[in-house]
Amino acid sequence: MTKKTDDKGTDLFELYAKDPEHADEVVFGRKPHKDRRGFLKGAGLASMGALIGTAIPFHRNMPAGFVPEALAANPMKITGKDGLTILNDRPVNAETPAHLLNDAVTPTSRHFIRNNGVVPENMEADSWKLRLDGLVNNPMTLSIADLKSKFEVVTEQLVIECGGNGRAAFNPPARGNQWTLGAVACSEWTGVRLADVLKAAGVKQNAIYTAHEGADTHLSGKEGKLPISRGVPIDKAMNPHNLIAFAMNGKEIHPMNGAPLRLVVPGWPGSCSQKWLKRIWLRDIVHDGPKMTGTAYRVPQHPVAAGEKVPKDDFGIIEAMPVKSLITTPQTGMTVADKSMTVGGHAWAGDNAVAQVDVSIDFGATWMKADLNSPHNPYAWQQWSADLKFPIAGYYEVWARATDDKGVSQPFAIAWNPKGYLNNSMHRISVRVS
Ligand SMILES: Nc1nc2c(c(=O)[nH]1)N[C@H]1C(S)=C(S)[C@@H](COP(=O)(O)O)O[C@H]1N2
Ligand SMILES: [Mo]
Repeated sequence: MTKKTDDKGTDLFELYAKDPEHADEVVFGRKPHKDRRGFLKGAGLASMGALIGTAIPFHRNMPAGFVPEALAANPMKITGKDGLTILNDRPVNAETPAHLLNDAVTPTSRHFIRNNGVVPENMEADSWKLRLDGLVNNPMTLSIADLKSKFEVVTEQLVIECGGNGRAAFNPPARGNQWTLGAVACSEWTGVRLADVLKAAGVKQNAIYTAHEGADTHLSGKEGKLPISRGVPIDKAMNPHNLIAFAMNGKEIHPMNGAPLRLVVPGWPGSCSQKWLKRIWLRDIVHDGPKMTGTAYRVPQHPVAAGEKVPKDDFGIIEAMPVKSLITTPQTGMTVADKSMTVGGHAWAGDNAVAQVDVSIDFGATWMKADLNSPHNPYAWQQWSADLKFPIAGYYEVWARATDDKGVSQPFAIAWNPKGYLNNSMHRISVRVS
């Protein structure tokens, strides 16, 4: 395995061989409790089970720090996920190579994972409670059964994209997960409308912002410290396409994607879509939870040169994500014998729709309009395809450029910003014609 797991750059196996208890701490985010020593429990057991791919019936017989053989064979397999590139295993962060995102609806196995903290120990749907409080007339505590019975249940295809997707291409580099292209997905989500639940709770006149809280815990292990809690302005919260979701692609939500209940706030940074959702709190200030303040999910409000120092006050909170597209077929690096080929992929545009996708095989000198489908529903990504003809054998790049319905197109170069957000530069793949 090549994944580095701690600051010293030791890999998981060396780590377990050297110091199993420290390894448990690194992998599972906490010191094995004295009375727990000798067997895995709770989050540790859940993570170990997730890594292995199934439950471990005799886990009580496993000594602390024991490395299961299955992990040795395939160290970072995450149950129910397939082909993801793991960027980090504490917290778990994994993205999907572009060619594995070819489906119109992203299968759960291909939905990326972005965790800021330690996955909750308890993800039991039957006992799950969601609290709505703060500036509402009727504070409420709802079970998942309450949500299903009291509100209209809807199913929609919704794009979730991490605000830092594409960060790996920044130069000078930006700190944080080095996402390439695959921190984006469009799964089918089933749940109730956030707006309906807010209306039932009766949002007070002076509420301006939501605050979302989940059941995951901070990497430091500090009691009561949240890894992330973001929110959105009331206007956005009331958008009918935001869901409080309890199903993903017709099944239970994957544990790494926020089981059993999560928010899906499409079109805005993925961080607005709180996983393992426990609480929605209505506030009369811009929410100031972890990852809402400072420069987190913020970009300079004016163009800056690459590497430029930007004063804190010049940063503003990211709202809608920009227009973007992916080439999901063929896979980059292909050699084809045929001079004609179909390329295709998806395009999406934050709160807007995509109006056009163009492709180029001559480094942007000429462009050809691709066929573009309308979205299945607002906030679903749109499929596009184009039939290409290569004049002679040789090396080509296929570039794709989407334009939204406000006339805004993807740029060729990254608009650099200090934290490496919102890279929506055109996707390019290479093709060799033999
Ligand atoms: N509770 C909780 N919700 C969360 C996060 C998290 O760490 N904890 N990460 C956020 C971020 S930054 C993103 S991009 C999305 C990713 O959703 P996914 O992991 O289901 O792909 O979840 C968001 N919701
Ligand atoms: Mo994110």
